[in-house]
Amino acid sequence: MRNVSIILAASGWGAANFATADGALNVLQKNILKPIIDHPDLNCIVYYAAWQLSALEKSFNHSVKTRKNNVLQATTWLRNLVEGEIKKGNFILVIGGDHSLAMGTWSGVKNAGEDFGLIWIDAHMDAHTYETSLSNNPHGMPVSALLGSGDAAFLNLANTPPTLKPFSLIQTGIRSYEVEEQQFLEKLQVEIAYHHKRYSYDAFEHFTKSRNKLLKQHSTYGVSFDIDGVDPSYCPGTGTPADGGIELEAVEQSLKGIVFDPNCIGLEIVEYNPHLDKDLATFAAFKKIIETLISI
Ligand SMILES: [Mn+2]
Repeated sequence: MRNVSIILAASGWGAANFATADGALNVLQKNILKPIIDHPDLNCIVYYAAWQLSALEKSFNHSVKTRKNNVLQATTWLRNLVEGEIKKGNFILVIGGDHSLAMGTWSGVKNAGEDFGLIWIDAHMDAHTYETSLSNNPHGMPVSALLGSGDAAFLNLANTPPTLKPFSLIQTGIRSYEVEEQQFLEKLQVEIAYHHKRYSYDAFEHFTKSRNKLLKQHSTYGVSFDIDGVDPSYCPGTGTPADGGIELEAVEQSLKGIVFDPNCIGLEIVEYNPHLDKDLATFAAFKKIIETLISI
């Protein structure tokens, strides 16, 4: 029996499209998590919190400061919750919301005293800071914050930053980024697997290698899965899609049965925006991925 803490965090304050918050709400309302919750070998607890906006508020041009403060509210809540659940020995499944939530998830894991590596599935490097970002969207900043760079409030979500050492992070699916992000990560020698339209690799094989590599240096590993890492023809319902990307099947193979992997500490799935979906394709993909997490 494994204890699983399912955490639905409905915050889109870090994204350009605030309605990214509604991914968590959609997952809850459509009962997508039922196969996990009903699994006889799992003991689940579900948390839900929302920092949603009214339709009127969504049309506001919120200041950088307001958005940062709201991102900090959501990530602080998430960090505290994750720390407690990890200390209980639970597997954490975090569903967003936008990718700025990763600052809360993984600093919470670190604060719980866990020695872990992280596989980051994404089209983007998410390694901006307020100095380099043109959009000032915090969902483009979690990787730099987790590595101890950028805004003090973000990186200090960890009791003793940085949350991650460069060798503890492996990125996969990367194909849309700015040169400042690339320079920052390459200088730190973070492993990055580029997945351009004209260049692809076996993403499942790479995931397996990454997992094994991280487990040579750490006792556990986690996965941060931005659904835009997948080819947008499978998952169009996301705010910043990028052409090319990982085949849905490769992600399914990678995440198959991960809830039962004793070496895996947790998984987060972010950037699902049901309002941008086409013919419920992303909804169907999300549902399939959830079923995969517990299939042996
Ligand atoms: Mn991302």
